[in-house]
Amino acid sequence: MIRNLWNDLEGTFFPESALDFMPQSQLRQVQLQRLKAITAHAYANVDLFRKRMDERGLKPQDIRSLDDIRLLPFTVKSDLRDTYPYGLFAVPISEVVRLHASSGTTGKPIVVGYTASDMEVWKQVIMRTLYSAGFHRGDVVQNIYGYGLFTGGLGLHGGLEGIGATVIPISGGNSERQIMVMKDFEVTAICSTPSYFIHLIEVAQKMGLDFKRDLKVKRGVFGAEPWTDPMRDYIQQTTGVEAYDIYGLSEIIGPGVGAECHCRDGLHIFEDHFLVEILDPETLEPVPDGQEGELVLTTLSKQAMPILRYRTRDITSIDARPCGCGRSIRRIKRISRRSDDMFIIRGVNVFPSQIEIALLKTEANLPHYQIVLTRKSGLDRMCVRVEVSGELVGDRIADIESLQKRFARSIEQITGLHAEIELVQPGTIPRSEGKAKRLFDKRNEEGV
Ligand code: DLL
Repeated sequence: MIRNLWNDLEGTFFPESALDFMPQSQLRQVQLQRLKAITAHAYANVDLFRKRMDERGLKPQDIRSLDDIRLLPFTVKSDLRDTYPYGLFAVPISEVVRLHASSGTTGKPIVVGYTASDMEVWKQVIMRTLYSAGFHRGDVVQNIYGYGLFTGGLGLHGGLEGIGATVIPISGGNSERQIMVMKDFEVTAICSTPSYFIHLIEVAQKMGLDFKRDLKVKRGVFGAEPWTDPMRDYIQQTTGVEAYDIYGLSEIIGPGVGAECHCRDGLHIFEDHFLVEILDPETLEPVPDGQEGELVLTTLSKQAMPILRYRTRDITSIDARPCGCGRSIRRIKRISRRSDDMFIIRGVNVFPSQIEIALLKTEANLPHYQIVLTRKSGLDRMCVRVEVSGELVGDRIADIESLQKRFARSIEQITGLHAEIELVQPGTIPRSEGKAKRLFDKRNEEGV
């Protein structure tokens, strides 16, 4: 048993990881104590939570057991948009030491904040993530996640420094330079979105480098977007890099909500900080362990922005069976899909509604459009097929090109992403009687 408290891969004792092995009964006590405290904090300091609890005739002291979580109201993405920017903050801005932002369903981002103690928790959960993936002091880590408003870069960064690794805060892009740095700085570990890393494998090949022969990268944590076991096999077989899944979302903390251990059979959730429910997305009733449903998370320790019962829209199931690593915190299955229409391209979350807004900003008529996602050499591409109005067809090429540019610019302004624009004849895009099908995700059709 005590062996479990030692990191399996390095044989070094990591005190932070001890929490992963806490006896379940003790863990549930910690969760209950924290659930009561966070409910009281949210009720006292956030108008939206107080209003919703009052509407249900609910007071914080009504939360007496973990099952009482079911009495609490849900929180959804639009709540963050509707209270933009700081309406869900439970502390004065003077207590907030960090802000991040993520895509909302419309042009405005959603804003999340952290107190100094939230930053400490974030660092701790990332350290636990990294230890469980076998990272350690002495590793030279290339952190390819975007630095800036996205939680990926700086979120991972804090934990990497926490474990004493040498961090290269390179951020994304400039692929040849990424490979040069990987080689010259003798990088041993990577943090990246899986799709971009797959692209880098190809770039290295084009540069005449063989990962196994010429580079020293041994392991990586990959996440921020869904990826599959075949993608993992491809990464591991072509590069020799052990690939671990990391999950998280800005609304809850950023990366570090859950992570794989060396068994790589689901992601352990850091349950002392995040309370997990899996609910039927239609009935919102709990589903039995092992059955798929929507992941709903409650932050148990977040001070700046406590979130009650956040509907993540991510579909997964809980795995309560003991894990071979000995960790007592439960696992969820890897996330392969969502219950809404959000898609993630190059680590950036996009809603079809954002594309629609971008198109409408350029042309006043309601656009008929489709978004087609493909993957070439590991790199995701977005093509937006837009139906143009009758007068434009047959117009001079120059006008068409300028319209394409305007559409592309508008999409880039809203999503930060480049899209190829294909203008099609009026009536080409099928009209649907029910919900229009906007998104055609063909990224996994190439195999990887
Ligand atoms: O993507 C945080 C993150 C950064 C996670 C770096 C991992 C590594 P958001 O931009 O708010 O935050 O996007 C959150 O991304 O609800 C999922 O739909 C998706 N997602 C994140 N990690 C995974 C994963 C970051 N490992 C949304 N597998 C989430 C599948 C993932 N989907």
